[in-house]
Amino acid sequence: NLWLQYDKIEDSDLKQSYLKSVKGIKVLGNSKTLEASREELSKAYNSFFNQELETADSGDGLLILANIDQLPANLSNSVKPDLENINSEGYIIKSATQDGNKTILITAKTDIGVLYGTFRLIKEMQLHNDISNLAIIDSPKIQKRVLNHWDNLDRTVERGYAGFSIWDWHLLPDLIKPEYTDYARANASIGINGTVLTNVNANSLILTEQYIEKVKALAEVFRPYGIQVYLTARFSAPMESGDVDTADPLNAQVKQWWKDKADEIYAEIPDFGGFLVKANSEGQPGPNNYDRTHVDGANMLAEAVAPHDGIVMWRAFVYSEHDPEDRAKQAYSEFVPFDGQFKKNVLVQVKNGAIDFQPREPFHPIFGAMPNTPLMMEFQITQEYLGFASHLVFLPKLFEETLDEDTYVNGENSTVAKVIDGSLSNKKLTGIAGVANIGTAKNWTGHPFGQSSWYGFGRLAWDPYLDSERIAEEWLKMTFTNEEEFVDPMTDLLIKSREAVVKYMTPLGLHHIMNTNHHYGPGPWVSNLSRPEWNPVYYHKADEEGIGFDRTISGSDALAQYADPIAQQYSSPETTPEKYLLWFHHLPWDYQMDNGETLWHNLATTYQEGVEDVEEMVETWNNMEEYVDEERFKKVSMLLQIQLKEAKWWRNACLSYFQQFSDMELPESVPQPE
Ligand code: GCW
Repeated sequence: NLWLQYDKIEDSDLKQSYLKSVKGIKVLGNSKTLEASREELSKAYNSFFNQELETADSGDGLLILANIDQLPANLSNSVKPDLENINSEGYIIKSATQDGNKTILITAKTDIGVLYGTFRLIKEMQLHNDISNLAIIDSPKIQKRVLNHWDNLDRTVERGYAGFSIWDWHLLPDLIKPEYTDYARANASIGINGTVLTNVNANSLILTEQYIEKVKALAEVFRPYGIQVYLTARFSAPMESGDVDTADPLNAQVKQWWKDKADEIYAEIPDFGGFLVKANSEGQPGPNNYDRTHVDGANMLAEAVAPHDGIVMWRAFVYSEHDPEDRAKQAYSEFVPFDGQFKKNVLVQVKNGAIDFQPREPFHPIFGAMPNTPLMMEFQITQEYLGFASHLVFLPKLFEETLDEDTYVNGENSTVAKVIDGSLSNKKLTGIAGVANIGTAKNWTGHPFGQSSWYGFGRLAWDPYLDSERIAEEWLKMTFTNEEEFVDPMTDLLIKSREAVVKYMTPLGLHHIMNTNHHYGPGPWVSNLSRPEWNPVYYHKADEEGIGFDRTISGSDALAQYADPIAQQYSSPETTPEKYLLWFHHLPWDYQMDNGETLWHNLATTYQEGVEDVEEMVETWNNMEEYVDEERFKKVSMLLQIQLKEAKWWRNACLSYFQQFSDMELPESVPQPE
């Protein structure tokens, strides 16, 4: 049930006040979405109060659900001023008194807005908030709030650690699993309104007639919940179909092929969202194969979907083995010159950092450098570089850090959040994507706390200014219990879990020193790889002289891709935030840090702190037994032991490896590896 547990309301005063506020329901209008809203409320009501929610027409405690178009004049007039403050997916929840009767009205400009409002009212009760006098107005700040599934057609999931793909392609379209509806409910409850069903590396078979029929079946389940489906488009699909012998985006036959393909898809799925494309990246085909540019490729696809209001999400995750100087620079170098040249239904989708979903990265410099292009954020919810589904890491804290960073693209306070939600330069099209951590695991995400990152991604997609601590609190209450003795220490644990993983894996700006290929566990040593930029030594550059990647002017000069205030501040190690120190600088082992100790000393003690943080997490969790069911309690306990063991493994492996270069003793507080 994820965060939709709807636990019984035990407190009798609270229960009485809720039952007084909501005695019956009246739904005006008729649609699958409104039906889903009613069903969700009934389910929640039943579960909270062990009582049916009756349909009623009038009277005290009436809950009215209606699209604004369906409201009688007196009611619609009462919310007229509020309407100006919501967008097409926003909602209004208002308590009112009519003929002496108290009512609650949930209304919106669309039925989907009503559904979102419904989930919000339910959530107010899950959080045990007072609902006797409601005046809530809310709208999403970003338009396209999308999950990216890296699911292959054979049901393996690239970088997926929660079992196989939930899309049962073999049995679709005929077998419609209840999980599909639960998936849609969960996503709608946090406002996610799109899903890319397939991996960015997926086979182009997904675009064949047989598969379109399967996709259509899923789209039909998701539609009432406001979720559009998207597919990945392999650039060479026209060739693989056997119809055309090139994929050159300027070739007339190729253009026609994509137009026809789009028409074919939209004929079956009229609200199809569009395509996500990984082109000329990690061996994938793309326009560069024909000496064409990313703009040529993206715009050609954009033209094909434009008549249907579709969009193209064109990824900027590119780096080449032919220019191995600094992988962090390449996406910027390739994309920034194209600023303003993409068609208006193209979003350029950029990972949060310039390397690859590390435990910590500075924000991607592209966010500060393409003011005339709609930029879509890509976060990774699955923990490819953060301990897979074995480690507890609350990712909204990481997401928040990136969103809050200042790009200075329009002067001070040009945060990444403002770039993404379009407010900085009045963008018409906005989007955010999260690479899903969902699979066939009984609890959806493998680690029970993986659910919190899915939840938190959705919340930040709705409102990128939200505080991650509030998200943690909400999720804990909805998923476990409202008991303060549980929520307070566990909120603290969630918030600290992100810094813990940074400390025991990649402290002080280190990055990409995970074991090669699978990216699990430490592996800072040389590996035998065909591509230099996949080798961990490429990133830490440790030698007798020191450690770290010099990205200043004396090194790769990647720093120059940031706005002046950042470029200047980070140009010297003294003024670079310690969290990014070794990201931007190569420093001697005895470099003196702010606390007066050497770099080596701080590196070692930070690894040790990471281990101690996990020890504290174990201790906190051990005190939570009485608030959690046995199954989840035991599972998390065992997983935390794995995390502790592996935090030590990280500390020992990295310090042993780096010590051969530093040739310095470990500080006393750090245990000698056995
Ligand atoms: O770094 C890489 C991952 C790949 C992934 C790629 C991408 C889907 O290791 O597994 O491929 O990022 O984002 O395209």
